[in-house]
Formats: sequence, structure tokens, C-alpha cells
Amino acid sequence: MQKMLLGIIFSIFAVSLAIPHTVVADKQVDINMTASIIKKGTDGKLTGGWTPKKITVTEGDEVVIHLKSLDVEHVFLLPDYKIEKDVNPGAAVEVRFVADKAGIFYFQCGMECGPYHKNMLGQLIVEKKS
Ligand SMILES: [Cu+2]
Repeated sequence: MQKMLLGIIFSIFAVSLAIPHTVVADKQVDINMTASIIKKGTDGKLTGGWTPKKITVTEGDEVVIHLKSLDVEHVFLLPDYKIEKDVNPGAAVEVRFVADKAGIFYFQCGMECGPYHKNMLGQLIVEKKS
């Protein structure tokens, strides 16, 4: 019985090696990001939004953004990469893309999430591969 089980495990392993992998990215970059309603403090400063607000990667990277909302529903919008992802409180979601265009791109929130919703912006910098 144990021998059979080992045989099965070995075959699964052998099959997984035989499946061709399509590698399109140079390397994977994981980013943890939170979304929260922007609030104005007594000092007039705005806090919240996307954290971090700025991501820098290299052209060719596979970017994986692990998104979490700290309060209400937000939508991660990155139009230049045709990305739109609902970010609901309590459930982590993932946005995955290959940064195949160099330049400065903006992400924003696609959901009316509060009085400063329009300020919920961020920047993706894709540096040219040297
Ligand atoms: Cu929002």
C-alpha cells in the first residue's frame, strides 16, 4: 500500500516536471498593499488611501499585488494595464501582471468610498530594463 502511494506521488512529480512552463517574466515582485478611506486630520493632512502609494518595478517583472481593504469596498484601477479589481473588506485579493511597458502609470480607486475618494491615487513606476 505504501509502495503504491509512493509510486503515485512519484508519477505526479514526474508529470509536473514534464509540463512545459511558460516563463514570460524576469522575476516576480510581491507587494502587500492596503486600501482605506482617506480622512482629513485636525492638522489638515489627508491619511489613508493606498499604502504604499508608490511602487517601483523593473520592466519585465511579474508584479503580484496582494490587496486588502481595511474598511469598505474599494476598486483597484490601473487603466494602462487594463486592471480593475474589487477589494472587499475581509478578503485578500491578488492582482497579477507582467510590467511589460516602461513608464509612470497611475492607479486609482474605482469606487466612491468617501469624501476624498478622488484623492485615492497611486503611482506605478516601471523602470526600463538596462
Ligand atoms: Cu476607495
